[in-house]
Amino acid sequence: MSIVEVLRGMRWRGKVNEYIESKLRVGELIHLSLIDPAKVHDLRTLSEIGRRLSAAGTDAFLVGGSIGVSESDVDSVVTTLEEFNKPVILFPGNVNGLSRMADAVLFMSLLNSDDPYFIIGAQIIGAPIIKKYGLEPLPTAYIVVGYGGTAGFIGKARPLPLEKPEIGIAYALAAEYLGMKYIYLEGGSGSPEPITPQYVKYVRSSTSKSYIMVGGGIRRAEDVTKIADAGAHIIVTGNIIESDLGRAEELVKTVKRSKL
Ligand code: 1GP
Repeated sequence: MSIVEVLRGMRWRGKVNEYIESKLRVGELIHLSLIDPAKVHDLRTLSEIGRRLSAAGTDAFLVGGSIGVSESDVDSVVTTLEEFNKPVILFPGNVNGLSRMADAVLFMSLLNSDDPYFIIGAQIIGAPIIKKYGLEPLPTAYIVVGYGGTAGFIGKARPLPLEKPEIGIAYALAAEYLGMKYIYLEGGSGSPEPITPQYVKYVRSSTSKSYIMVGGGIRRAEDVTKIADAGAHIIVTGNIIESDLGRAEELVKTVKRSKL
């Protein structure tokens, strides 16, 4: 056991997937709070944010971003969030988004990228690092839909058109048949509107084994309710945490009041 693991007490490592699935099994929707290390300027403020989101009931923290992220920034953010006793899961835009301090990592392939680097290139560079750090990999299909945002631009995605859900279904089925446990429908951080509930519903109803994650542009409680009713298993909110923390807490509570 490394000194880092001893210090962290190895509370969550290897148990994050089971933690999520155990909640889903009893009909709980999962809420993930996304923190972008590039936007964190003050760790004391981050600690207060973490405390409030944790008290509101968020299930885990996602840490990552597409641009301006350094491994040492990720380390500081992860270490600050550890005190809330919730899993800290990396959401890497590239290999620089990995940190030995985290519990798990969304091991993602950006399936609708035009660049093989984002489908399997970064993954083969990152996989040995994940093994060395002892992070728990959560196999995730990352599918950029609609607006796409910075993740779509940097990842050279061809965002799927919202008016053609059959394409999203085809991607989601391919992901499920490839054994990917999580399917992240990404509308793009800061998207003017979230992915439509209808789109989520089509994808959810055509898959049976994978868990559907939805994020991007979720700012209103009614968005959460509609996306939850459409069948999402996991809801991610990010930007709202910086722009209106009170609203972010409300969204967490709305997710946690919803039933699968
Ligand atoms: C971005 O889906 C996440 O990757 C969250 O999006 O920042 O718009 O909440 P927002």
